[in-house]
Amino acid sequence: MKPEILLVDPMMPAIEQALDATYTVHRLSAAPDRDRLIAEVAPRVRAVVTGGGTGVKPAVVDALPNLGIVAINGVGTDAVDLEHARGRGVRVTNTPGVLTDDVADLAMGLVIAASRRMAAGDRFVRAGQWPKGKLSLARKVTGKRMGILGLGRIGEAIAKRAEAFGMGIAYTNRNPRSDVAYRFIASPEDLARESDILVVAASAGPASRNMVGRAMLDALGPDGILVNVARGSVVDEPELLAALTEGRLGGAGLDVFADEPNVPEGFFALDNVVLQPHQASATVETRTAMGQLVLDNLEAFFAGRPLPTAVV
Ligand code: 8YV
Repeated sequence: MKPEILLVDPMMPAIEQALDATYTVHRLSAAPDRDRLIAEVAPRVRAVVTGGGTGVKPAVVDALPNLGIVAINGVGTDAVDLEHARGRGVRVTNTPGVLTDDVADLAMGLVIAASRRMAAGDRFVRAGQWPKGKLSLARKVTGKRMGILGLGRIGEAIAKRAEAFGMGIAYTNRNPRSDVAYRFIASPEDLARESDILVVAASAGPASRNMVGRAMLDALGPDGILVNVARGSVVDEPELLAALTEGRLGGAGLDVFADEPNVPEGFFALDNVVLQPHQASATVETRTAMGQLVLDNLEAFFAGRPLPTAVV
C-alpha cells in the first residue's frame, strides 16, 4: 500500500512522476472542488506537499487526522503555522540552501533592471519608439550603496554579488553578524537613509510585517530603488505604490506581492517598476534540487529516519 499524500501546488513533471511512483498523490490544484477532495481523502492523508508562498492553512491540517508531515517546496515557512503544526505533532520541512544562488541572482537582476530601466527600454523598442526619440537616462549601478534588510543565507549571497559591483554594503538583521565585514545598521530606517538601493531579503512573519512602510520609503528617497525578493508582507504595498506614484521613491524591482497572484493594477502603469511573478527560485536546475529535497524529506519521514531539512 502506497502512503497517500496531498499535493497542493503542481511541481516539475519529473518530480511529480517520482511522487507518483512511491505515493498515491491527491492533486489539490487539479480538483474541481477542493473542499470535497480534502473531505474525501482526509482520513488517509499522511503528508502534505505545498509551495513556500502557498503553505497550508491550520484548518486543513486539522481536517487531516493522520497527517504526519508538511513538506514545503520552498525556504519560506511563513505560510505554515509552525506552532500549530508542533501542537498537532506534525513535522514540517523546507528546502534551504539549494535556492540561495537563484534568489540572489534574481535580486541582482532586479537591481540592474530597475536602475537601468531595462523593462522600460524593452517596451520602448517593441513599441517602435526608438526611431522617434530617446529613452530617458537611467541610474548607474556600480559603486552604489546597497542596504540589505535581513542578512541570512540569501542576503549574504546578494551582498557577495554586490561586492563585485563595487558597492558599499550595509545591513539590518535581528542580530549583528560577527562573521561578515559588512556594516551593521540597527535601525531599518537609518539603513534606508544610508542606501541608494535597498534589498528586502528578510524572512516574513509578525516581526517583519509591513516593516518597509512610509518612513523607510521616504528615507530611501526619490532616487532610491527598492528590490523585494522576500515576501510581499514585509512591505506595506499601498505605501509603496503611493511612494512610486508620487515620485517619493525612484523605482522598484518586485518579485513578490502581498496577495499573489493578484498585483495591484496601479503598478502596471508605472514605468519605473519591474515586476516578476514570484520567479526567484524558478529555474529548471533549482526547482529540480528543491523537488529532490522534498522527496528526500518524505522518504526519510516514511522510513522513520531523521529528516534532512526539518523546521519542526
Ligand atoms: C517558491 C519561495 O516560489 O522558497 C520560497 O519560500 O517562495 C519560492 O522558492 C515557492 O516555494 C514555489 O513552490
